Amino acid sequence: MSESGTKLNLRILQWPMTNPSTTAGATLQGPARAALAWTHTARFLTTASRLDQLPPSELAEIAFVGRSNAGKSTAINRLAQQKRLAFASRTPGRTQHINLFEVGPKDAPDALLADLPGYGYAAVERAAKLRWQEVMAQYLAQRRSLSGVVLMIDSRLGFTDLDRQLLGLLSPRLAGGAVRLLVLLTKCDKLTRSAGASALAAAHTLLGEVCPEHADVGVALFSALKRIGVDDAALTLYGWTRATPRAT
Ligand SMILES: Nc1nc2c(ncn2[C@@H]2O[C@H](COP(=O)(O)OP(=O)(O)OP(=O)(O)O)[C@@H](O)[C@H]2O)c(=O)[nH]1
Ligand SMILES: [Mg+2]
Repeated sequence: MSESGTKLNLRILQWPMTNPSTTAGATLQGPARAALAWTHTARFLTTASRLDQLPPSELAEIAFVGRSNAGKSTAINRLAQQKRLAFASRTPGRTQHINLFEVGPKDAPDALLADLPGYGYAAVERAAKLRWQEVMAQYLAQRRSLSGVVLMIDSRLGFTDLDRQLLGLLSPRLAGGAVRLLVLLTKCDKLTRSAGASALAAAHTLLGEVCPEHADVGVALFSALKRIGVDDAALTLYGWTRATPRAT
């Protein structure tokens, strides 16, 4: 909807609750229907606590990252339309491994979704925190098959220092065009309509400042609970896996 005026391709995917395709119970249009049919195929593949334990893969991998408790696992469950595919919990720090899910036809999967442990949870002991930051940094910098990142930001909290650091780590791969970014402002059901619009505008401004030229970036309000932004997220992920690879 909005263009930043630079070569950065930064789009707001929807304005809050005004786009019928993003509201609960709306009739699904063809492309959203196909995208959701695709995300619904998600099934568990494997789990790893270290990067070298992840299977090497040629499949496009889409990582869900963000602060602990931001709603990553819940979003994967919502996209997959399964209650307990990814472990979601009220207790921050629930996801402690990298969990991989396969998507696409059973005999010919065409993408992987990766649910990553959250960062920024104060109660985690320092050594574990540092270890995880290291794994995360390595994952974002080195995972060759990484083709998209879904950064989950609690819409009530906005971007924290760690979120900005993550964007910094990702920046070279965003600039090269090999990795695309979707920022979901989660739990927007807890915001009024105007607070949602402000959160979206603030995120758009920040991303315009920190994302490199040539990056492909989308931002949307999201609520797994009220089913807001689910079609937009599914369409974006589906589009990434079907787009021709961008130059690296
Ligand atoms: N109101 C509301 N609550 C949500 C939504 N999505 C997730 N939650 C709640 O937020 C809490 C954390 O959700 P998770 O999906 O486990 O969060 P996570 O980002 O995977 O957390 P870690 O695994 O600790 O990194 C749970 O209590 C969820 O029910 C949402 O759209 N709306
Ligand atoms: Mg989780």
